[in-house]
Amino acid sequence: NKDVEVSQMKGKKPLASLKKFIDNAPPTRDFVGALKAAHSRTGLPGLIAEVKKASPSRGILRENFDPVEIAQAYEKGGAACLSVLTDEKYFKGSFENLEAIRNAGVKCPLLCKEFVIDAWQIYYARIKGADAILLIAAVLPDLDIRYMVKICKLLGLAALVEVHDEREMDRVLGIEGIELIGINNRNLETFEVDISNTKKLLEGERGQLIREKDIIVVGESGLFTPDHVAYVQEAGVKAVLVGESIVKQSDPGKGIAG
Ligand code: IGP
Repeated sequence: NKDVEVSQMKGKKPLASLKKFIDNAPPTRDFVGALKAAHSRTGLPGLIAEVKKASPSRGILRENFDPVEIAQAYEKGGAACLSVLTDEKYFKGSFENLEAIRNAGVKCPLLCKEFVIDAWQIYYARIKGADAILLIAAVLPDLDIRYMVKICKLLGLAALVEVHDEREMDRVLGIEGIELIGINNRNLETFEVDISNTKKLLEGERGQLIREKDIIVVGESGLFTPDHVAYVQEAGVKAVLVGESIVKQSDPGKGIAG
């Protein structure tokens, strides 16, 4: 992970001046609250719909990619929250996309999907209109996760902490103050997808602890059909993160209903 470049930081404002911007920034929206509300309203997992142009495993997912148009279609289609890829190198995303979606009057809370390795990126995302941030356990030591979760709280951001295996889940369950855990069904090294991963990580004592702590679990990646969603719901998730299957639809909003 050390070779992940924090490209946005190059030649950009120092942390102290970012903090000044944040003092004047509009308040964030309640990401976790929106997921909970959608879940209790529909009885289905709350949907985080992902604005994703490309991925390293699948290449370009959508030609004529217009992030604002897609975000608006998702919102109209009933998404509870949106996820916006800001990583440029692997996903052809940008912070400009995040900002444009926020400025276009989209009301859904927004997750900034970035490989966060430095606190600077969290402040930057807050300024660009994020309501939530992804923190990936596979690339962050526990100490960094603890510290970054605290920064998120101070900035009014939700932290979605992503795990892929039992070891990462156990690490994250040992950290205080975590409200949202994402279980990625895609192995970020091999790109292999297996939705039974969500079930595996929620079985037994881990599932028990998650219920006791009232943590919302998000099932991530590889969800293409209503059956897939029903399967991860059965496993215990209250939210899902879906990208490829809906971003590829000619009308991404209608894709949600299907
Ligand atoms: C969406 P999919 O298979 O529906 O397009 O997956 C989302 O889970 C995936 O984009 C993702 C991701 C990540 C991307 C999950 N965790 C971490 C980049 C970094």
